[in-house]
Amino acid sequence: MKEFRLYAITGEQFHPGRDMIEVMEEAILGGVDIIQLRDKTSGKPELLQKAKALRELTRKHGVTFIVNDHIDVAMEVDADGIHLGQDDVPLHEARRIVGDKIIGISTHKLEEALQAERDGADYIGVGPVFATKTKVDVVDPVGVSYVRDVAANIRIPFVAIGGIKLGNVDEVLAAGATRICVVSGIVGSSDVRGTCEAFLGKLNK
Ligand code: TZP
Ligand code: MG
Repeated sequence: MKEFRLYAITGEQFHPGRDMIEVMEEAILGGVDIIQLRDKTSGKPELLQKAKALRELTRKHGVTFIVNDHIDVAMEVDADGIHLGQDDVPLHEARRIVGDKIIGISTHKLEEALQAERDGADYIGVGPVFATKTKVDVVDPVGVSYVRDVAANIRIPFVAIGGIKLGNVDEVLAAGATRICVVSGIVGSSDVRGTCEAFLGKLNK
């Protein structure tokens, strides 16, 4: 997959009254490399509509587009990849369907990270590093120590995720992360573009 540093995930609950596509375009203008559509509430037709709009937007800007959970939607809109959790379709099954598209896997402990790497994941999510209100069924925060563990043991790209804000990202980078993934810290910001630029300033240091 293409090199990346800043990965933004949609979270429409964090910008009531604002159009999702508009918010994500601001994030793109702020420099994000990847956008993921994560939507646990919409039905298929609505989801597909959002995926199509994001595909169009990301293609226009040359940004990577990933769909969370829904392999069928990812295939239908020709997304660049999918993101799966520990309880979703097994990686080998997903690989059969998506071919050489990107597959990302959420991990919460080193065992899961090593397994995902062995199974051929293109990248892994590492978290939740800090407490987050974004994910309801989330496991307890794993802390920066898990980031350190992964940095020392995993060769595929990994993104730190979970409760990351401008005020605590330095700690995450100090633990060895070179890529971060953010929901509320970006889309819930009153200055989405400026926040992305500030995150990138720290990532590029
Ligand atoms: N996976 C682990 S934590 C998380 C996901 C999807 C949510 C991160 O959201 P936020 O708002 O950046 O804490
Ligand atoms: Mg999932």
